[in-house]
Amino acid sequence: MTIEILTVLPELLTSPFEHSIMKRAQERGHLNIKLHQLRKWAINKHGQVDDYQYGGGAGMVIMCEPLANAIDELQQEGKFDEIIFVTPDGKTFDQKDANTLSLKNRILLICGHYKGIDQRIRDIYVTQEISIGDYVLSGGELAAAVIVDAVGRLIPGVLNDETSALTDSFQDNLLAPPVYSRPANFRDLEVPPVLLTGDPKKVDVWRQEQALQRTKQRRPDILKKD
Ligand code: 6GU
Repeated sequence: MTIEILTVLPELLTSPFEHSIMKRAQERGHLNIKLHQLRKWAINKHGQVDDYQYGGGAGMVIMCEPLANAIDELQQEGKFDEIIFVTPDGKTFDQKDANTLSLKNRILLICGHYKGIDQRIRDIYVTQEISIGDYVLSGGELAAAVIVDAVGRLIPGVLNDETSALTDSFQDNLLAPPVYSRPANFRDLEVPPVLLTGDPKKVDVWRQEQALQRTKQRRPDILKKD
């Protein structure tokens, strides 16, 4: 899968993908991340890509031309399966969206800044608008990093048994159960005895119960989903 990202701050998006699972996904050829500096398509030699908004008001808007020219040029290599604008007024991203996107071949993420991007780019090009939660970030880059990570790890072949997505929180609309490692007693807190029985069926039942209990307590809203 190829994920391309259009941004005025590509520097913000290097380190997040240079470690751990994202690094391995790229090394193994499952994931190809391409960062594009939007200023490459600036309207003048000053690198301008934004302007004041019609109607007045504080905050700059990313203009149509740089975005349209960038997208058109990038699509000469072939069409994107999805063109996604990351924005706090988009649909709240969840694990199901991550699963769906992980099956695409080539997607583009557009990072907004300031007051966002000209609405006409959203009307003409954008196929999905995604927010990562109900809070405001300074720009779309960190949100794009979150989306790439959540999607990238689900690409078939990226995770192995050890990092399996099957036991992740949210994968089956349940939060993950508690986990324990050595020592068996830490400051008088014992590891739940069932985990020491060596009986995988009992362990499974216990984990299922714990996951359900945790979800009821913390996130009753996700129990009712799909
Ligand atoms: Cl996608 N962008 C920005 N700037 N803030 C956000 C967001 C995106 N999602 C949540 N907050």
